[in-house]
Amino acid sequence: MLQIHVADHIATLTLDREQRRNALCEEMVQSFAAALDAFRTAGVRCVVLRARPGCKVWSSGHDIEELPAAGLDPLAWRDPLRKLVREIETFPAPVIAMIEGSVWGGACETVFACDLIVAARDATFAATPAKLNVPYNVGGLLTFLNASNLRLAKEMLFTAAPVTAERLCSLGVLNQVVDANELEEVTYAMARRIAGNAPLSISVMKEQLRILAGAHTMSPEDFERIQGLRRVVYNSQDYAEGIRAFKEKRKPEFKGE
Ligand code: YXS
Repeated sequence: MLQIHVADHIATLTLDREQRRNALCEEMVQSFAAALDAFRTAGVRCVVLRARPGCKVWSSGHDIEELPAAGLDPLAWRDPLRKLVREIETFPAPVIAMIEGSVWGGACETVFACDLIVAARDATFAATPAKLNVPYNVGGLLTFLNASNLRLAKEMLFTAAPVTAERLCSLGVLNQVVDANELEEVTYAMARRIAGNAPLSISVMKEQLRILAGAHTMSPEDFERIQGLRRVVYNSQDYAEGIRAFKEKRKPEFKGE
């Protein structure tokens, strides 16, 4: 499910689960975490996260087959998607997302959690909790908020519509948008430049920025309120309908209950 390549302190992780459109499942995330552990030991100084060249779908997001039935939090701490985002955020070197094709749901958050994003001009990004009636978790919403701004985060989350790489780059969400045939050259030039700089300084600045970006106060009462609201969603008929409709390859009929 993952191809791994390391050369000159630069590691490349290639999503390789085409038959499920690179859906992010437990097994893939376990391989991802094991690879990052090995990179940490090997002193890798930059990671490039990509899909196979020429892919139409970079990743279709969380593996919907692995979303829990109603009554359980679908994005709890131990969920593979939450683990994947934490692995990227805490890895002691920059992770560059190299994007072509379409990015969906939890994969969109995963990409936004990366340190840098270089995308092909025709790539698209869609945040999809509202398509499935999934109650996104607080940390995940903060990823969207930190990567963009409140207005754009609301547009992406409320419409669930794909947004073009060009538009996201013009809004500062992506670092670079290039022609597809320049994607590797531009991404690896950035990776080589990073790998040629001081790894200690970069890893400490990455951790400082992670701490600063997550430094939000929230009262225990507010946190409990949010968790209670999320429980209403994942206990709802609509939550079960969202997953059932995907499996039955039809449009869901949400009733707001
Ligand atoms: O019919 P088979 O058995 O061949 O399987 C199909 C799809 O069911 C499967 N597949 C997935 N399986 C599990 N989880 C997924 N996310 C997923 N996406 C696709 O892969 C096989 C080929 O898919 P197909 O025929 O639809 O491919 P396509 O090329 O026509 O269309 C590609 C997509 C990505 C446009 C389409 O597969 C799609 O719309 N996928 C779902 C995108 C999505 O809504 N992702 C959000 C997942 S939930 C999530 O990430 C968070 C929890 S949240 O929603 O909160 O953000």
